[in-house]
Amino acid sequence: MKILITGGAGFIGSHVVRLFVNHYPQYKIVNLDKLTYAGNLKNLTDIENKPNYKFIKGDICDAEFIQNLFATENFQAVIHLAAESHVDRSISNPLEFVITNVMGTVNLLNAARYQFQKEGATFQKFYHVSTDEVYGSLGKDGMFTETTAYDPHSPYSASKASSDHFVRAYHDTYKLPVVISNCSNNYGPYHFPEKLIPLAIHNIKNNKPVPVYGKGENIRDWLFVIDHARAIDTIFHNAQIGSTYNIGGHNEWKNIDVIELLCDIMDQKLGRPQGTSRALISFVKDRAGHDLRYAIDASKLQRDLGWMPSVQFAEGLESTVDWYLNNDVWLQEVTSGNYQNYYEEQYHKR
Ligand code: NAD
Ligand code: TDX
Repeated sequence: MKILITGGAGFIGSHVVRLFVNHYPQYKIVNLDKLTYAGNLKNLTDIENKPNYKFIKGDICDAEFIQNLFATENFQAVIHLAAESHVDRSISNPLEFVITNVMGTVNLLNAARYQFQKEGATFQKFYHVSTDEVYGSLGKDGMFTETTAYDPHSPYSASKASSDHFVRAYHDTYKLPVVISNCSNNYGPYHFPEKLIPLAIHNIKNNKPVPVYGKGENIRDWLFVIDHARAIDTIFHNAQIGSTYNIGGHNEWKNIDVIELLCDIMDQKLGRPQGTSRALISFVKDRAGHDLRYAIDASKLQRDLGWMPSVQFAEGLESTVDWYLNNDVWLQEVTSGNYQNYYEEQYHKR
């Protein structure tokens, strides 16, 4: 099977690419990524020379390019992760999110549909990776299930909700074989340091203020990224066509509690007196339209397909801190912008 993975140079995509390349030597994995600021080929140096892996730089919004790519590569499946993913950026530039997340997804759906409908077609699956943010915000109680009504609040979540609707519409209208999953907040290695956990690690390490929006009372349900990649593997191989699965860690934390725990881990790792890093916490202006609470009910995934998270938060957070402290070069290259030269240096000349 030849599988197109989009957004494979990003945070979650790189873990999914690595898992598929390493676990399925019989598959051919094509990683298509535009290499926006969020795409980093240094996330994949350990597998870049594997015979079942190929990287292609390209834009999912470029309809002609995407049609040609499908025509030449004859993919049997797509795992679609490419997206603009940062809520704060969506507040300053919503249109970019519509273009990439909605139009880019529809472009891919069109190419997959053609591939699926052509004579002698072998196209099997379009797997769309989405987020719990499409369900909106919870109060103190309750959890998102697969049947919770969509109620997005940010331009990011509105664009992801729209893309989910298009994916379902292509299933209902053209019988395109689709699967969707909606996952909670991920954390772990290769997370771009604009997001809460890697930003805090970076700032604590450099004795800079750690910005906490509002009073830090918003709640997120954190899942270790490798558990998300495992869930995608399980769903890709076993889910019924047309189905949706929620993925989550049953691991709700107030932002301020995550940051305080992180400060304490960092003090210990850096040999600083306990309490030093907590002094860096700085409460700042709240995010506009800030969703209060997310919590995922992932029981359908456990019941139907036997998936469960395997990494406890304390363990995952500590190993994430260790990873960032041991991979200072990765972090420095990301913060300096040097990582963006890697494609020209390594790939363009090939
Ligand atoms: P990311 O921002 O780290 O990576 C996105 C990748 O997509 C980057 O490599 C980028 O270069 C690529 N990309 C962007 N626009 C593109 C385009 N036009 N053409 C081709 N490639 C393009 O994002 P992430 O955090 O890894 O998220 C991946 C997917 O998972 C997204 O669809 C996101 O909505 C979803 N998701 C993320 C989380 C999370 O906690 N990060 C949780 C649930 C779902
Ligand atoms: O500096 C910060 N201070 C702060 O308090 C940042 C960057 C964030 N926050 C808060 C906002 C959120 O309540 O921390 C929480 C987590 O923020 P992000 O890391 O930006 O993630 P979030 O907005 O929850 O969205 C993430 O999870 C769902 C991903 O970025 C999305 O792509 C995914 O769909």
